[in-house]
Amino acid sequence: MARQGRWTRWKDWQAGEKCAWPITQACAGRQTFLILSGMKITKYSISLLVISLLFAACGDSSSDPAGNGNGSAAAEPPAPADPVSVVDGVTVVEMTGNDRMKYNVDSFTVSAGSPVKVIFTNVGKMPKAAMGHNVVFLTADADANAFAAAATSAKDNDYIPEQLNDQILIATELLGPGEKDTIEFTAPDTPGEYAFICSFPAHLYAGMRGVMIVE
Ligand SMILES: [Cu+2]
Repeated sequence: MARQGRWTRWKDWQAGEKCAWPITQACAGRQTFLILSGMKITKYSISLLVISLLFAACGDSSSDPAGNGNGSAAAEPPAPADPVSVVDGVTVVEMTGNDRMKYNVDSFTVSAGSPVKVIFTNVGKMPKAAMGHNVVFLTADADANAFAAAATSAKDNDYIPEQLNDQILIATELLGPGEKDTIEFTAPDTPGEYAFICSFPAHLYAGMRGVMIVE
């Protein structure tokens, strides 16, 4: 309430309560007080703003490890803090794809010939026909751009071009909103970089691509 009162007086003064000439000591003092009060309020507000921004920034970076809480206001649940883990010798990758055409994982590393499990979830809300997602792991010598270009004419086969089947290591199903698919496979014996892409039209160009590094 005190702030409200000061603020009101400050606004009153700004609105025209100015000292008549000659300026009396009391009037000048009151004006100085009002000006300083106003500055204090401004400084106080800026401090509050800065503090809340800091808290907001911290809040973003400290998402809960389980990745399934406090998402009520957000359009999508937060991605798991660490999507890659090794469980009983199996590299488990918890991948997501969203309505902004982004995976949560750019790359991950596995040992040659080791077991890999990819759990892929479409965390978006848009219909599958407009925003479906998959994860297609390609062979080391495959041309990801050429594969994606061919995929655009394979709508009837969920955007998997059958004539390029020999360039696919393994692929998930094409998923609609909220759907999940798990694939398990053995990493190639040959070390190298193996691209993975979403073959839905234009999604690779929007950034839905990454690399599985086999070493
Ligand atoms: Cu996609």
